[in-house]
Amino acid sequence: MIITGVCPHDCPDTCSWQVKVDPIDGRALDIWGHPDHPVTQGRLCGKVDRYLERTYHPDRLTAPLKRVGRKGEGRFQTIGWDQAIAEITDRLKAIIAEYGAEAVLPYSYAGTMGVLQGEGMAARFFNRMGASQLARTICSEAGFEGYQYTTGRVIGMEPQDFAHARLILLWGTNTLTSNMHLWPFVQQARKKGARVIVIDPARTRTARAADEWIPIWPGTDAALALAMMQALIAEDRIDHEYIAKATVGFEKLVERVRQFPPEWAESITGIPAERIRELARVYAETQPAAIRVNYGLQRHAGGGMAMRNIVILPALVGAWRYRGGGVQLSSSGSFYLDKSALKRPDLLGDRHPRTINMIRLGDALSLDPTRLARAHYHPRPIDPIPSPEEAGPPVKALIVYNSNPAAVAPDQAAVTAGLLREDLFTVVLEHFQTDTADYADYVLPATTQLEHWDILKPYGHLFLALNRPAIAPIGQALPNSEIFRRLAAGMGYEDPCFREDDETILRNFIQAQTHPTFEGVTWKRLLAEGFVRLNLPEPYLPFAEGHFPTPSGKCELFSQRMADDGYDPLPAWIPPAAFKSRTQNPQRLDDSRSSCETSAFEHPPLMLISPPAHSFLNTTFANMARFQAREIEPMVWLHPQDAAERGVIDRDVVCICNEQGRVQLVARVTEDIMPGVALAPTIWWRKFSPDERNVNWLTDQHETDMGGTAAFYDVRVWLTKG
Ligand SMILES: Nc1nc2c(c(=O)[nH]1)N[C@H]1C(S)=C(S)[C@@H](COP(=O)(O)OP(=O)(O)OC[C@H]3O[C@@H](n4cnc5c(=O)[nH]c(N)nc54)[C@H](O)[C@@H]3O)O[C@H]1N2
Ligand SMILES: Nc1nc2c(c(=O)[nH]1)N[C@H]1C(S)=C(S)[C@@H](COP(=O)(O)OP(=O)(O)OC[C@H]3O[C@@H](n4cnc5c(=O)[nH]c(N)nc54)[C@H](O)[C@@H]3O)O[C@H]1N2
Ligand code: SF4
Ligand SMILES: [Mo]
Repeated sequence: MIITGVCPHDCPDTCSWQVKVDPIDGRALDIWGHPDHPVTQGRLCGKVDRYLERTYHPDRLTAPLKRVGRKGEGRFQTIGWDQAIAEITDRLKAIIAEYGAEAVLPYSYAGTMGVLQGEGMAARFFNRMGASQLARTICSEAGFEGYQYTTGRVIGMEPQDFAHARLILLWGTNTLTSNMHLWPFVQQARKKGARVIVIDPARTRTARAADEWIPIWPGTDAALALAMMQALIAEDRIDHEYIAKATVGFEKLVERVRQFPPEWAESITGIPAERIRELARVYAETQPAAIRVNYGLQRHAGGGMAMRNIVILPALVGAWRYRGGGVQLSSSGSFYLDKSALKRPDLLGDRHPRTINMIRLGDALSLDPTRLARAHYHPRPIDPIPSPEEAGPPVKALIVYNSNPAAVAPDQAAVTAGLLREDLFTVVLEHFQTDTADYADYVLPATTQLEHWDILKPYGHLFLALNRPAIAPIGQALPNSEIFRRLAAGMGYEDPCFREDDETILRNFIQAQTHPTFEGVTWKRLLAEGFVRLNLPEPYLPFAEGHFPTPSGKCELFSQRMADDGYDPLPAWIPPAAFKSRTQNPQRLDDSRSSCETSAFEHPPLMLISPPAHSFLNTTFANMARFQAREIEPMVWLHPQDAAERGVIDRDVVCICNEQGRVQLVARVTEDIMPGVALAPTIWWRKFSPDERNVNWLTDQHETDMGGTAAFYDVRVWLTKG
């Protein structure tokens, strides 16, 4: 028996898969990439190839658990579902009676990207309750905003069209690790003579496989793009006709970029001015030119602006005109999804609960109203931070699903202090006993993608996909949808939407889509075919003739909306936060976080970036011995020069520290990283790390310029032999 499904993970490829199931005992025997899917092309990545191993893993949670030890100790006893639901909902009712529903905070991200097991039933539940809302900003909002201000929506090239490019810039992305199904199209283009250039502080496996690697200082891509604009305009290598037809604000842009020649950018980016000029020249002359830009470069203070500046480049050279030209960040904007019937915001009635920014979980869990107020979502400069009096009730209950905040959220010390609060009631829905589950009062076992229904909206291509369950749930695990259904019943919520079954929810969701791009995308076809492309022309050249979905209908080089929202309306340079203080030693370090040895300050600080390890998917898979072995150990890449200065040799234990605290890692001395930069592949589980901390002990809660995203790669650290 072969069942078609789709990978649930937070990855642009959203691969469709097939699972072979034993018809007698119902056990899944094998899994592989769907051979007919134009992007999956029959292949899964090395992680999900082992999805059966993860699903049947002996450490899977198979029954509800109730805490018996101290908070965070990780000691639990097994209880039945009915008891768990009754006790949890009793506690929630008491909290709501005393503090109001805003004292309950949901915390979720992209453990599954499914519309149903993600926010489907959960959103209904929290809307009905009137709980605090969560701004899901941890990954991509900055880049999204910068892109949207410029082009209207996050719409770009279809990955298959990279095969038609003659030049490919892989900009702030590690394709072979985080988006491997783009690579075959890159290779097709190369066979026809295309040149591939990687712009990254690290010589990643993608950079090694490319034609050229341009090392760049973290957080300085905005400056590189500005200098490229200046060079393109100064050397008149621009597409005047496209600019006249499809953009607004060109004259103002010309004026603006005059101050940003390549010579200016050289000292900021670390890229020689002549190299920047040559890059601009090649970019203009080699059409179609494709840019794959990804989220790595927007995890910095000026990440939104950096994305905006880059997205202007194809409009200047007219790359959007051609098949194989333009930019791809995400395909999300191509999906005009109506989720109101799914998430039921109407259940809020006239209540307007506060919205908490997920990256400030540390502040949100604080009992200090000043910090709680800071955790309110304020994505734009014009959004005020409330006063402490307006902060609202303390968070008294935290319900975590599809996320592992104890390991993935910035400012780990603050998050940990919050999770350790005796008066905080924490419920975690999980597959495994994660770092976060260790702090729970109740842990509820959830099903994996092999065990439940869902629909996946990809962010790297245009094929909507259906997931059918292939096997029965392991142990007593339940889908998130069913857990929230039971919690709703326990709370006494009577709306009929809390009784809909999963298939009905999904069918109704598809039927509720009215946008023309969903014409022909039917429930029936999804059931029969497994994945269906949006009703968009092939080839899909969204901006060949302009028609940008902005207020002006043009690509907005000048953006009035940005001005209105409190931003510079023109492309600008916002330095990384870590730059400003690069030469300063911290005035005061908090001893309670057992911070740096003073000897650390004898050498200049390093910029710390912590992109995904190849064999993990965020923290998912990072508890499996097979993948831990492939990543060897929690490590940090150091340039030989930086290592020698600090007397560090390969495999030495090192201590990395800053105002946030300190973390122990093992040095990997390599020329694959720029001097001055340290790279720690992650996200390791804390309990598998030497001092039970991972690099997020060193990241902080500061927001990026746009969208309130975490500036995970904008970190300054000192490093000593440990
Ligand atoms: N195997 C694997 N795949 C994944 C993930 C995973 O954990 N593992 N995570 C998934 C998720 S959630 C996401 S959001 C995506 C992330 O995937 P990407 O968007 O590709 O982002 P990152 O891996 O964060 O960073 C990509 C590259 O950017 C570089 N970089 C860091 N800072 C800068 C900078 O300032 N400028 C430039 N030019 N480059 C910089 C890093 O060195 C890294 O090589 O991948 C998804 N896919
Ligand atoms: N230092 C540093 N920190 C980072 C990043 C970085 O590059 N560096 N990357 C950031 C980015 S881009 C992201 S997107 C975030 C990722 O943050 P998260 O989305 O929290 O990512 P995961 O670690 O994959 O955690 C997902 C959890 O959901 C669980 N899960 C999966 N499916 C289900 C399900 O159906 N039901 C339930 N109940 N649980 C399920 C998994 O077992 C897993 O423990 O991390 C961010 N943190
Ligand atoms: S993680 Fe990404 S590459 Fe791997 S199977 Fe899932 S969608 Fe495909
Ligand atoms: Mo992400």
